[in-house]
This record gives sequence, structure tokens and C-alpha cells, in this order.
Amino acid sequence: MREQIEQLKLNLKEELALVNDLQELDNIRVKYLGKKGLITDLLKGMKDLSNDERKAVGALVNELKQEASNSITDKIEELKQAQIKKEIESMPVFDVSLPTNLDRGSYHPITLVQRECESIFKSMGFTVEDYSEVVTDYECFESVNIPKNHPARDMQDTYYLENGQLLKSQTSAAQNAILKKYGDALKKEGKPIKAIFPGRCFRNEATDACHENTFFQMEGMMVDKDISISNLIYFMKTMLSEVFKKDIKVRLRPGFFPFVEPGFELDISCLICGGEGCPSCKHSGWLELCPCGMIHPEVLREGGIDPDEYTGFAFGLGLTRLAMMKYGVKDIRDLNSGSLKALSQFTDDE
Ligand code: FA5
Repeated sequence: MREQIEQLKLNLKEELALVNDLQELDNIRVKYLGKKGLITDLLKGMKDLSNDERKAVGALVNELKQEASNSITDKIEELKQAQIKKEIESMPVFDVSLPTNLDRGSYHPITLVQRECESIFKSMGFTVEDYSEVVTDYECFESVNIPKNHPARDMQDTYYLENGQLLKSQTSAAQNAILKKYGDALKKEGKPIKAIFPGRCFRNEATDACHENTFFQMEGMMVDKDISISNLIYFMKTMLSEVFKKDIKVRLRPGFFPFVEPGFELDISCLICGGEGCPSCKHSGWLELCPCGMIHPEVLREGGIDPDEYTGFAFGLGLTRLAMMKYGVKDIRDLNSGSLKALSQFTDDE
């Protein structure tokens, strides 16, 4: 049996030296180490040996088994490395230092508009907050006064993850966290809460020239003592005149959102058709741009702020629609298309 063991060792060594394919290597593994393999056969043959001999040969067979398993594992690694090397060698070589004949890139129109709005609000003392795109039901709905089964949820069907979280359908999902983040400074130091929070939103809805399933909003909030609708109107007017740098027709009409009371829809006259009516404004001449209102007492309370002492306003600016109007993009879907032909028209001075 000792000779058999030595012979198997030699055979395996020779076969491993010749193999250069992972499938073939696996066949060798099964041939030697499989349930019906040559080494297992050796173990079966030991039953006819004397006790002392069985002990000694058993140790040798186990040693062989271990050695075979190690050499096969090493060979697998060797073949994998060879495969990677081959793939790398077959890849085309790029010289990153060579000059390119591609045009200089430009920022996306939504980035440009977002940065512009951020700098306008920063100059008025607002902080800019970042917030997750994946949120909980509590953040997106319950904390802003939209309990489970509330009909307002129908307007914002979104994408749910298997763990119960969801892709945020509105930047209002951050309101509660912002109130909690700055609530102490408001109550202890009298520092008003003034924050904007831009972000990507998702809704499961049919797309058209002014609706996308993935779009950007920029939420804003101000909370202090004696904040009124006049403050809200002042900030909205300032923002629009700074962004468009010209007078634009705006209309404010009542609007329902469970997290504001009273609530408004702020529409602007469509700048694509001059208010005549076109697919970009659903032929109404007006585009819903920035719903807003006075923060509902329940939302303040849920954020740890006493609504009898403090009031505030909130708005939810449609950033993607603002980019459409500012840059004359007729179809909102062009903005997510990734088409360089469509996007390269927007250049930036920076
Ligand atoms: C909201 O999302 C509220 N959270 C806004 C708000 C915040 C109201 C704070 C009051 C106080 P609405 O669903 O209307 O509201 O969306 C707000 C804006 O986002 C719209 O006016 C529009 O400009 C933009 N918007 C909404 N849905 C889409 C869409 N599918 N595609 C592109 N823009 C959209």
C-alpha cells in the first residue's frame, strides 16, 4: 500500500503539471478526492491490514489527502491568476496623458440651477442640508402629518424596498430631522431655523413633458416667533426674481398638503409658450413650480417645537421644472436622458 500511495503522489503531481484549465482541474479533484476517488479507495483497502499497519498507513493516506487538497487549491489559484493576467494583457492600452479631441464637459442644468438657488438662499442666511434618498415611512409620510392610509399618499406612489424603506417621494421627508437638528438652538438661543434641502425624489408615475419618475426638489423651511405668510411671499419673490433676473408672472392659489395650513400652489406663467399653452405646461399656460404654506402645528409638535410659541413656513420647489423654465427645455425627459446632444447646449461660466 505504501507503494500505491507513492505512485498516487507521483501521478497527481504529473497531472497537475499538465493541466491548464479549471474544468479539467476539477475533474482531477474528483478523480483523487471525490467520494469514489482514488484516495478514498485507498482508505477502504485498509480494512485487511493489521492494527499497527492500519495506523501507520492511515497516517500516510491522510497526509496524502491533505497534500493533494493543498496542491489542487494552489493550482486553482495559479490558474485564476493566469486567467486575470491574460485578460489584462488583452485589454487595449490607453495613454491618459494624450490630448483628447472631445469637447470640454459642462455641468448638468439641474446642478446649475441648484447651485444658483443655494447661493441665493445662503446669502439670506439659510443653511444647505444634505439628506438621504432612502428614507423610512415615518420620515416621508408620518412625521409630516400623513398617517398610514391617508388619501394624500395616493398622490405620491413611490418605490418601496424589501426592508420597508422607500425612495423619498418628496424632500419634505427631511423636515422632521431638520426641526430636531436645529430645535434646541431655536429654543435656547433664539436662533431661527432657516434651512434648504435639495434632493432627488422618486415617484411611480407615468411620464410626460413635465413629469418624470425621478426629479429634483428643493425644500426650504423657516421657523421662528411670529413668522407669517408675508415672510413666505417675500422669500419666494426674492428667489424667483434672482433666478430669472426678469419679471415673471406668478400666481398663488390655495393648495392642500397635510403638512401646511394654509397651503398654496405657486405657479409661474409657462416660459416655453409665454402662457399660451403647450405640452410643457399641459396646455394650461401655467406650471406648478413651488407649493408652499405655513407649517402645520402637528408637524412642528412632532419635530419637538411648540406650535403655540413658534410658527414657520415651508416650500417645495420643483428644481427640475425650474431648470426647464430657466433653460427653455421643452421636455423634462431630456434632462434625465443622458444625451450629450441635448445637455451640451448648457454651458457654465465657471
Ligand atoms: C410636494 O412634493 C410637497 N412636498 C411640496 C411642499 C413642501 C408643499 C412644503 C408645501 C410645503 P408636489 O407633489 O406638488 O408637492 O411637488 C412639488 C413640486 O415638485 C411640483 O410643483 C413640481 O414642480 C415638482 N414635481 C412634482 N412631481 C414631479 C414630477 N413627477 N416630475 C417633475 N417635477 C415634479
